[in-house]
Amino acid sequence: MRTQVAIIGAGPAGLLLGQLLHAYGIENIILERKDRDYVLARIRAGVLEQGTVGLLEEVGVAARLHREGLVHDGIELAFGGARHRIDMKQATGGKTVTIYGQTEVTRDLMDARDRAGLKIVYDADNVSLHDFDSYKPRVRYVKDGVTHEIACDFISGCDGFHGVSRESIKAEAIKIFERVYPFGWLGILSETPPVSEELIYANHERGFALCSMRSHTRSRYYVQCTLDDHIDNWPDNKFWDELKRRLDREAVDRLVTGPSIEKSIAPLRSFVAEPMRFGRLFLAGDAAHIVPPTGAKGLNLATSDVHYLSTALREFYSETSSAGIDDYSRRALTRVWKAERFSWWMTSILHRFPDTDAFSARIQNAELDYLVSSKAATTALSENYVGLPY
Ligand code: RFL
Ligand code: PHB
Repeated sequence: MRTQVAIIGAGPAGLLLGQLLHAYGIENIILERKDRDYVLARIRAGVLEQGTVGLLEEVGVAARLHREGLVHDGIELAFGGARHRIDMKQATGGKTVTIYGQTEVTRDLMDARDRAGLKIVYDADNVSLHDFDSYKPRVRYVKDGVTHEIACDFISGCDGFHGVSRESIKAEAIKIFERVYPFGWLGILSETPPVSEELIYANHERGFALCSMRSHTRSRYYVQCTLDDHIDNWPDNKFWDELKRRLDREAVDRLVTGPSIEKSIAPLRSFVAEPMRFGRLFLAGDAAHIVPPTGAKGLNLATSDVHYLSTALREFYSETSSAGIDDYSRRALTRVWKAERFSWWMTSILHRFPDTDAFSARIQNAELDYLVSSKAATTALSENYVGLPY
């Protein structure tokens, strides 16, 4: 088999890259380790930046998003027993975010790929990358016990944090920057109306809490938990009780509880691998970087990487210029580090750390108070949250 770009991973990064390349007339094949239903069952991100929505529009997969997505003009910060609204639309001259689940984005992209008759190889085992330091890279995989090989011009590693692409690079060629946080997020999804119109990010002495949603009838809630915690320790009642303890009176009164339909624990991590290009292999999305979910940036960073990469490849094929691919890593990392900084900072002001003493708690409170009362601080938060320009 031969293609122009072999894409590893059918998460949002790989699927969106596939559609963008297709729109530019560049052939591609996607190899995915899991099956379609498994990929669609992973509950993850919910907040899309305007740039992400714009890219989905560009590839013609935004119709359902515009019908079902919820446009949010602001968020609420809860601390010191009260809630404070940040009007991001006002602070950014009209920018907003859209609440639309990553699972739905993934489904829309998969459906569009099927309609275009483009190939995704699901259940591709033992994917391996070869000769990406040459002009003739190859990718091998096993499907139903048979080994296949794809010859290509480029490989795009969109296979997430635990993928094979980054692992295929020689250790001396890659530099890792990392911070592991001493807590995780316990999240549940429930068929209940959201407690509030907008997202509530709460700093509480018992730990962080987040009230999010997927629709007017489906809510997503998170509470900070310890790293050694397990979902078996969290029957639904206990989760709701803990969430209530971390919210203000009015929110508690409005909160509608119900059985969870999904429950999971995610550790929090900041991680960047540099560079993001190795000869004819490009890394994009979680394969290259991880942010703690507090800033809602992971999926959005995956899409900005893919934007830079697809325009670089388009330039390569249509103008036979390698300027774009040569600059891919630098361009992508410039934006990645700003999102890393924002996500780290949001995490640091909203969570209880094991060493959060009375002094640090007062400092967090002062910072949050400043954030909601200073126009400059509100603007800085807002322009990062809605997404920095590409
Ligand atoms: P993904 O989604 O992990 O997809 C990678 C795909 O590659 C496949 N794969 C392989 N395929 C072939 N061979 C191999 N050897 C392979 N190894 C792996 C995997 O099966 C998978 O299908 O990476 P991608 O595409 O880079 O997308 C990144 C996003 O998924 C991620 O950044 C976000 O989910 C992060 N995130 C959030 N991001 C936001 O922008 N806004 C949010 O509100 C938000 N909330 C979150 C989040 C992540 C969370 N968790 C659980 C990590 C909330 C949570 C709780
Ligand atoms: C979510 O809805 O899953 C979500 C929203 C905002 C975040 C993280 C996750 O910052």
